[in-house]
Amino acid sequence: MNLIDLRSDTVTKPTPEMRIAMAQAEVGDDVYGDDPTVNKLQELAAQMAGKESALFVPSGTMGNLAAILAHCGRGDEAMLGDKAHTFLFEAGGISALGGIHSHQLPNQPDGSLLLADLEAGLRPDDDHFPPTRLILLENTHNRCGGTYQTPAYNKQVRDFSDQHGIKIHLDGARIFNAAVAQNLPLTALTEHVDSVTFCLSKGLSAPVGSLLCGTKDFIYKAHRARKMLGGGMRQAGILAAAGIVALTTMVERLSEDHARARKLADGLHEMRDLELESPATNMVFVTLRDSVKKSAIEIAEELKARGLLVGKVSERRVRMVTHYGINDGDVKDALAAWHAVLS
Ligand code: TLP
Repeated sequence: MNLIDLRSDTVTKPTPEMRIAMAQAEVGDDVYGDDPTVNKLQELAAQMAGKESALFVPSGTMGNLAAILAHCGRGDEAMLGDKAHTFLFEAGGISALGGIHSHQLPNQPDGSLLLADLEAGLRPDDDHFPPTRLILLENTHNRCGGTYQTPAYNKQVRDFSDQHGIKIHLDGARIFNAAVAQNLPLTALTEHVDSVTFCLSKGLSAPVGSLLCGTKDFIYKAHRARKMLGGGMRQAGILAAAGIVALTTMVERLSEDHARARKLADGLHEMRDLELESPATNMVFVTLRDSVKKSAIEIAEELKARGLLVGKVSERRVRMVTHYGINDGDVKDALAAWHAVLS
């Protein structure tokens, strides 16, 4: 059976053009800074993000961790959302490996943090408290439904952080989805943050890798953190070559994923057993209403038997993510599978 895999956009496979670029990539030892393809990817990423410098890392998780280690020392505090990927799904790395205290603030339904909460979250300059060093934002926001934040919001947080001498790191794993959804250049969403991580191996379909971008001094520190974390790769140009194809050919097409997510949501919306969250980008979240007597796990198993893979978020909530591997026919078939399972 041909499975329709909506568990995540991380399941995307490299495009034929990526495979050719990988086979032909010029490589060198990147720990010596000798890999020309990695260097080219880093220059391209820095230029696209409007930052001085960039660093190729194996994953979004390592990008965020290296960034936070570069911004904060042991005992410092980072303010972040209680639904932030870094807080929920990165194995507590910032505290386990960095000794960094996380201060969770409530994420609003659109993924933002209220300025009033940031203000109240600031620690006084007093021996009893860890110093507040960093604000962590996420755009698009995964657990808040793939929602996006605007440049105006970023600017407000920037003004606040400047008043208090705090840095901002953006987990922009899917920042290109946020940019395409708002019809903005990437720089409009990165200009107000000190550093940003974005992923090549989600909607952009590269097999591996993320980029961390910021000032030269910041990337110098993050480079050391990457080595400490075991992320210094050798002939990584093979991977970077796919990343260059991702950044140069796969960004604009994300709008197709957004359109398919809307189509999927529209179809699911007609099913009375489901409560829909209107998709802002490529994620569709549904909650099973009380009329559904089965759990999300059972529903997911039944959908799987009909060829559809979905992500189980909780007892009653399911996530579906559209991506390069999903076409209009798949959306239709996915709706038919839901229909059959709920009827
Ligand atoms: N997210 C994955 C899972 O870990 C949940 C997914 O399927 O969505 N930031 C954000 C906002 C993410 O969504 C992810 C991955 C990461 C960071 C981590 O990226 P990787 O998987 O490359 O470490």
